[in-house]
Amino acid sequence: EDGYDLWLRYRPVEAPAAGAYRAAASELVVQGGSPTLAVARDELARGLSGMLGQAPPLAAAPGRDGTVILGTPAGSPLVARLNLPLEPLGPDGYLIRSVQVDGRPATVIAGNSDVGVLYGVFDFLRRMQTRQPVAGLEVAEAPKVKLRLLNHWDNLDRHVERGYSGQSIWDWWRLPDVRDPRYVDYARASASLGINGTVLNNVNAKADSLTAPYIAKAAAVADVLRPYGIKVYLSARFSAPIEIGGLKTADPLDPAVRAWWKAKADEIYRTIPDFGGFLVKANSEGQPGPQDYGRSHADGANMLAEAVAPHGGVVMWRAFVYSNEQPEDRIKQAYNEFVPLNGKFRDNVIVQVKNGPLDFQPREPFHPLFGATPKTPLMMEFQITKEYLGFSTHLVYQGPLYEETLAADTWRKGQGSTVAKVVDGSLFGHALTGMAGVANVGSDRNWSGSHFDQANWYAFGRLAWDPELSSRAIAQEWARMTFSNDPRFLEPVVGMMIASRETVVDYMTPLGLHHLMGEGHHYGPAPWVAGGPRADWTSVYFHRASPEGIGFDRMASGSNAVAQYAPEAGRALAADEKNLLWFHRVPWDQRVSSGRTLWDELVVRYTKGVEEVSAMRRTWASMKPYVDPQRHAEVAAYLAVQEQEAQWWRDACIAYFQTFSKRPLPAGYAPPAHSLDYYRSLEFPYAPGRGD
Ligand code: BDP
Repeated sequence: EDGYDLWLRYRPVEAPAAGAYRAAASELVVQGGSPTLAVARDELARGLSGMLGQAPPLAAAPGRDGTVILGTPAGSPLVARLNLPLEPLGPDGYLIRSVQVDGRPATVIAGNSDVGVLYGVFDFLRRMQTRQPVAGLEVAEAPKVKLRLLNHWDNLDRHVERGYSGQSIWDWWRLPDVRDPRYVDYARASASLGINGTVLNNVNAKADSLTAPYIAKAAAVADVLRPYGIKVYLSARFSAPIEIGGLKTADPLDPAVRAWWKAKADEIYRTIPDFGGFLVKANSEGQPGPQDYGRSHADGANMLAEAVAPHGGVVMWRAFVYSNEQPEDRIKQAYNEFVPLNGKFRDNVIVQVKNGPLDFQPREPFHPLFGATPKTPLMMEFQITKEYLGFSTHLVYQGPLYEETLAADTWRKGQGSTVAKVVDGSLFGHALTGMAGVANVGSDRNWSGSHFDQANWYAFGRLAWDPELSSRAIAQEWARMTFSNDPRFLEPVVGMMIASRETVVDYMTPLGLHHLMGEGHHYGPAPWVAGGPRADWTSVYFHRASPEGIGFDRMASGSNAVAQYAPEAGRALAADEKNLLWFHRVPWDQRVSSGRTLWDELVVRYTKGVEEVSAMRRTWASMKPYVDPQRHAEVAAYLAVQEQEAQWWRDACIAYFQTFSKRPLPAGYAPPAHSLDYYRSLEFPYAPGRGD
């Protein structure tokens, strides 16, 4: 048990459940042939043989009670004959129904497309994996979001930007001739969640990935992923026409540039006929973009969109931008640049927006762009890899973070205008919808760097399918499939997963603090970071601690970033103590809801965060009877690291902020273990995941 099998372990089911499942899956009938149906059939056979001891035989027609029938009405006369209400479920939806066929009980797993059938198979297996009944089924599922994508920040040399799970799984050097079997397992795992696309290369892109050799490599990956319903996409470097095209400019209004991109798109589609399209990071953190030529983001996006449109491709244009002129509040920039472009994008463009307006912090209010561009569809970008959440050694389940953002109310069309409804297109009636997760997948044997980080991949995929699912229900499902169905395991472990998000907020950035991490590598605490090329890359810019108080005034008296939200939403966010220092500058002695002063409350929260990690360690230690020794030991070793690092965060932050507050720690709270100078002197030149 090294974690390679992820949530697709298919370990034997115990009696009596196994008997009922065997009776419900006594043989398989698969009419119609396609690579996708073949993988659906194989997955079902694999899952059933793992869980039930042997794979049921394949039959041409139902011949006994308990047949499982797979197919589409178009490919299977048997499925067509059942007249199932598949129509409203769209191309990716599926039905699982307990039916009678010629007087015998059977289960049909049907979709309008073969990929729908594959998704249905994974759902059916999941029911067994989580010990749900498979009799009397009446399941109808359709994804609420169209583009359900992983974004790999993977470089061509296999270094993964902000990756903490080894090298890139894409072995560019050996591709296209060598196709690592891992690509298949990656596809199985992703398809089991409904993920239907993957951007193979880093948003900080090299133009090389658009050259013929690299297109051929991407095509080889596309061939492997295709049966699983997963399309490949590429991050496009905006200046590629200059770098690999020999042009003098990349101006999006220049006819030669437009022609170059059209020809490039045609070339890609000749090699990868179902290529998904481009993801673009432009005019952000030094990346080239249309503003280099005095053009807008819409000009840039529309040029690329025009090139891929004849082939059915899309352009995902990122709103993670900040300009070279440093404004008074960096978090306002994306909104200021993109709201005026509302409605100015071609209809195959979708703007990709990070969950919060800064950068994947442990807690941020939702991004104010959500709901603010009724005429331009926005897709969600979550970060699955834990750049700001303790890398892969900290156990932090991000389901609650994702859920908090999706459930947030933008109020843009009155109460209930949630971010989820913006993302699924229902609020403004958009057909092009999407959710992207910055992948945490790497070459580590366990894929994600830690066993529990697999849950973040899982939760992202499930929420991309349905942004209104509960993160607790998702954690339950995942824990059952990945570890154990024993309630003595599930209750404490799911509880620990759910609590872990608030725990990391407490020991890193309580009460709305943000951007306190180490410079460059983003490892560990460094609230003292100051100076350097940009004020808005420092910690002091964001926390603004002084002898008077701490926090960033984003109310009308300050940067007024709060005005970027609908008034009701802004009021709710600013009144929530969880966001206190995000929106307000607060004197050290001001009382908070607990009745304590702000300073005391900060110390209490930091300490609580550490104590909670200690409690997680104890919980996990007591789970030994339910977990195989290898995974138990590996998780335990990481929790020990997390406990030390939580303590480090607490102590370093308290030592630093105390130089401003000049107040004692509340009674009974231990002083930092070391001096502030000690914490400041720590350096990590080899921390993983750095950018270029
Ligand atoms: C930041 C990362 C940086 C990414 C950037 C982005 O530190 O490595 O390139 O986001 O999203 O969080 O483009």
